[in-house]
Amino acid sequence: MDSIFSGSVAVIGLGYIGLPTAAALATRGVDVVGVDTNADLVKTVGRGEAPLVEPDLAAAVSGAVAMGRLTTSTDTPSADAYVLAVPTPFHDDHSADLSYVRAATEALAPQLRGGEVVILESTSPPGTTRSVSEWIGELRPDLTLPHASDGVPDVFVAHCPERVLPGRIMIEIITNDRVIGGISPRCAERAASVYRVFSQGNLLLSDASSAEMAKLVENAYRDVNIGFANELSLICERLKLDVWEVIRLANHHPRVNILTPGPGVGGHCIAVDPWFIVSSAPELARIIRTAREVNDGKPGHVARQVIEKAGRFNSPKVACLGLAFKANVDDLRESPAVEVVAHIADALPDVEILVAEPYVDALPPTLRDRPNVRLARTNDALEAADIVASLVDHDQFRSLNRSLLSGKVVYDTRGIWR
Ligand code: SAJ
Repeated sequence: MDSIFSGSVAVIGLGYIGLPTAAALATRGVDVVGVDTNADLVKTVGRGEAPLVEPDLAAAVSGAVAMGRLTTSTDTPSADAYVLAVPTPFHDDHSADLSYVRAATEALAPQLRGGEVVILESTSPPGTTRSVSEWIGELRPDLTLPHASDGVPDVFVAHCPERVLPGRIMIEIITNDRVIGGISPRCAERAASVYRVFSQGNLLLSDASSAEMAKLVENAYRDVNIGFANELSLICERLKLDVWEVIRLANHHPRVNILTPGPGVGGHCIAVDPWFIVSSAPELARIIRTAREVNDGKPGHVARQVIEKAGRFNSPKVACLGLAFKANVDDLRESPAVEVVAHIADALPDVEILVAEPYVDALPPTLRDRPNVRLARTNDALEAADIVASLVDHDQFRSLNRSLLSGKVVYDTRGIWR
């Protein structure tokens, strides 16, 4: 009989993954302490508020706090399980920056008494989970860690990458299958017991490095396919073809499913994770690297098209619709739309750029200090503009009254108004 974890959990990192995970565990009766270095965030969540827009998250967090199951702290407490959901950004050379994982490990190591399971959820290059085990071993020579023992270790260490899609996190966190890679099979099984508390998906037990690589591969697969669509959009633009029509026709083939071109690839996952594969095997990861380059080149291309169109006017106004990294979310991380607006603003300092983004009430830091960029309501931006660029496929933009676009030069990077 598969065991289900009972005990306390410390979730380290209250971001897009840590907070939903903490809420999912706590609403099922587990005592959870959410830990974060950001004291304001700790207070906000401690009051039962969710600091980000994600369907059903606010209700889960307020319910968990009201039930007394979810508390928060800036210090790592002693717990029976630790779930690490901290950022793993990349360095300038695209290798992974594991400093947050290391800091979280150093904070939990002194709390260990033996019998705990430490689960790394952060997306990480192959070998990172083993490093976590090694780091704990160095900090706690009194404990037996699984990388150094074939027997039952004092602490179990595993990797369970998150795979939830922003916008559907609270559904997918329950329904997705989970890959759980242990430093040893015992570690995988112990970690699985934690996910059995709330997961309805299949729990796929494996080794830690395969789990790490599988996660990177999933996002690289998507990046390569979006890169293919984005490359097609460049080719079709050159050939004066409508890429959306070409894709629509091609996708009627039973074994073709081309994704959707756009202004680039954003978010903290797909634009980052493939680089961890590239930096692990630079000479071999050729398609993966090229897809990254195609996708990273797209915001500059979009900006150049808008700048070129602006050159046809004396004193044009430009409306940019959307800043989020994708539709119907408030997340501006690594957003190509923000990059497009910044490029245009730099190139056209005398042109007023009206940015409509219904999901935020202030411009992000990279745009805030630019005198020619202003946040505006969608209708006001459209009314004032000579040139309109769609950068995000929010439902609100998709369904806007097309008469608002008449007489404008429109550059529709998401194909929402065709
Ligand atoms: N995009 C396109 N065209 C498409 C699909 C997406 O341009 O056809 C763009 C989006 O606009 C966005 C970016 O790609 O800028 C990424 O969006 P996404 O919806 O494809 O993915 P994310 O980053 O929100 O979430 C991904 C998911 N991974 C996969 O689908 C393989 C999610 O399941 C992961 O959990 C998440 O990364 C993560 O955290 O790694």
